[in-house]
Amino acid sequence: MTSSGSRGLLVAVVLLSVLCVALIIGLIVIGVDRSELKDKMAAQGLYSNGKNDWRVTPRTPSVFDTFSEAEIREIKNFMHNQASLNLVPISEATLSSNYIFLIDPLLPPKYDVLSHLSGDRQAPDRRARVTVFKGASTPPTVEEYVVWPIPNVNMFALLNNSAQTKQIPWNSRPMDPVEMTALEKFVRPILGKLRPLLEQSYGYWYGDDCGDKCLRIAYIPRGIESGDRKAIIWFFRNNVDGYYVWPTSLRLLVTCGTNDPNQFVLDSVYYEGISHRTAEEVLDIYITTRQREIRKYPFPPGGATHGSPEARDKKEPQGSPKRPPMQVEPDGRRFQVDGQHVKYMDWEFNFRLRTVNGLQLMDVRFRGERIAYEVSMSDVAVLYSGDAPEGILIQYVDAGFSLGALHFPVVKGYDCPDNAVYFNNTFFDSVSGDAKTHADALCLFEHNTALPVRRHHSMNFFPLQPDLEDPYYYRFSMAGTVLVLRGIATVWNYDYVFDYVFHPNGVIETKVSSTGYIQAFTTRDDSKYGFYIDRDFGITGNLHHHLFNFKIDFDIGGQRNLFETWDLKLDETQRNELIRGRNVAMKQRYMERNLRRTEREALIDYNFNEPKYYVMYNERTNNSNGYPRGYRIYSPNFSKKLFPDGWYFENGVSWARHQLVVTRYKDDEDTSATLWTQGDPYRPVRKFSNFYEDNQAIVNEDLVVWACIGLHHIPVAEDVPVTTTPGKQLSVILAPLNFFDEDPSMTSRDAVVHRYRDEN
Ligand SMILES: [Cu+2]
Repeated sequence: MTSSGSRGLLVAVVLLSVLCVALIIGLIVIGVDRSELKDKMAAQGLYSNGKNDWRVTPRTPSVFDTFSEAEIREIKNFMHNQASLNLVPISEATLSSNYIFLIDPLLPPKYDVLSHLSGDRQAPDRRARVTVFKGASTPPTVEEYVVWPIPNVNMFALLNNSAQTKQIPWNSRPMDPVEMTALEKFVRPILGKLRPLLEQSYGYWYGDDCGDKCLRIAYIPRGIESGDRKAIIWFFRNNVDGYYVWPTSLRLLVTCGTNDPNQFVLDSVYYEGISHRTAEEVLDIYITTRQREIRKYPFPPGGATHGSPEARDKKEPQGSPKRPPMQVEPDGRRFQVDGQHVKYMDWEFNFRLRTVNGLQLMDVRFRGERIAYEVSMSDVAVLYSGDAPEGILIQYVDAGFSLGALHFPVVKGYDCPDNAVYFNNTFFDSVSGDAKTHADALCLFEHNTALPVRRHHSMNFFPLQPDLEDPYYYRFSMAGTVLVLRGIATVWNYDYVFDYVFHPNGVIETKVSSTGYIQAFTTRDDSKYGFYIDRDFGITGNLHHHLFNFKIDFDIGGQRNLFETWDLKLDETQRNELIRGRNVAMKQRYMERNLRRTEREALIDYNFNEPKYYVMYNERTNNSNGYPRGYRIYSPNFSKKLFPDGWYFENGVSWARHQLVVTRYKDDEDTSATLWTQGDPYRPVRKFSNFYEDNQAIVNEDLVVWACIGLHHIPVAEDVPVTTTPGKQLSVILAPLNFFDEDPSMTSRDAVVHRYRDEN
């Protein structure tokens, strides 16, 4: 066949293909549903439909694996069989019982795991931490046990963690259904007394006959000072979408720091911005003597309110009736999953969802070489302001709510793209006291970022000859694809989307985006703490500060690493070579390497006026240019905490004092967060600043970076009904720095080079 003949055939084939594609697109536009569409695309080879070529079976068991439901039940039964613990199921427990609050996977010591991974020893036992509330003790206590091996558990011992106070105070424990039941019983008669006022003021009350006009109860778990336990019980309008943004102006402050609910004390009744001693006092003022007039609120309108999620104004919807673009994996998935182990391009890692702290990556490798032993979420805080007591006192430290357990099923095809694969979240549920699984709580997907990883079009800056003849005249590009592991934690009103993103050039991003309902408050007047989201109801969204702490346990070329900053400075030199015969004073930036020798020297307070690189490296291993191989850590989202260090509850978020902290690795300092900080942030059981206050040497040691990022949030009208993610994505970026000899994505098959001469 002549060359023109083959070209003709090619044209015909291309035309036919275009026709086929047009036909498919035609079908799409006609409006087949999503699954039909996927089937059709799979038939055309445009979509990998449910083929399990990406999942390896049988999977190898891993030391990093979290627990199955059967394993959780085995641990629970084993503990219940220990007569000395005197445990009862949480469903039968009262405040003066001993019961299991939590069973959480506990990693073996790092160096045992490392020698196992290098083939020098068998896998260390998988272990659990079992948290027991001992209300039957005098005084009541909280104890943590380590339980092993799993499966076939037969050992347990008290867990002593050198990073924590010896005793975990009973009053620092998270609120649980046992205490909530006792509190509900305590506040019920008080609310019964207040009924005439509540009914007249809000049209809602609390009691057996409240029907669809019941107040909904919520709580803030916080003492006023270390050691005490006071709950702010507050009340929301019910039977309305997004009740979080429908608070009433009533709160009860209850002292509940005892294992005997008969000893609970009502401290105050806060109504309409004024604090009263008792329900009787409020009734006397507003009903009996009518010293003050009752503020009568309207009833929330029926149908869509400002909290409801349904589309507004259906007559004029935004956008087009056509569906949004979809991602296609024309040849199937390009990653493999073996249990909780993922392989993607040059990347490899284990993932696990811990009940308290959320998502964690272990043993993160590129081309088989470990870069980090761990990259993980550590804690989340939200610090509020306000006129009312809860505004002043709400300083959430979210690990206390068990962030991992709050990873619920995601909305497939929306929270995660169509091509995602899903993983369950199996955990010990502190509400039921049993193993529980949230199906499809994590998703993993490859994603076309639509941004080339690299590209160039070569150009002649001094064009004297025709470019097209030049063999070195070309353009090239590489399609940007990443692998994303995503988990979404819903902490009451707020939702945090956590992403771990793996790029082909050796970059890892840890990202968090916030969405969900804002926390709403009430106020009587315009406030400097927030704007009204509903003036008629006196409801405001108050300013607050989101803070996130990430842990990066780098192991670059092994465990002996160094941390330095590359400080950008300005020099001034006299140059006489620029203009002959004239001395010119020239200013230039230069870099000054600044090795940080101790933990305190490595406390980084971000300063706009002192730009620098933050660098972790290994001085014993060089790249081909003779520079030590390292990784850079940076973030565009460092955020200034305004509370002074050591002030009141600030001690509970001492990880937010510095934007980067580098500490020497310790098994006991596994995370900056505990279950206990939320309950007593004033004198926390584990105080993060102690991690570095011993000021250990950090030169050629096993080092961990703690990165704190955040976002000041002043809610406005567009935060209703919920806060939206665009513009609220925060990230910490880990980027290779002389780690390779060149951009490692140069081996990628996703790249293309066009040389003009070859094309002509
Ligand atoms: Cu916010």
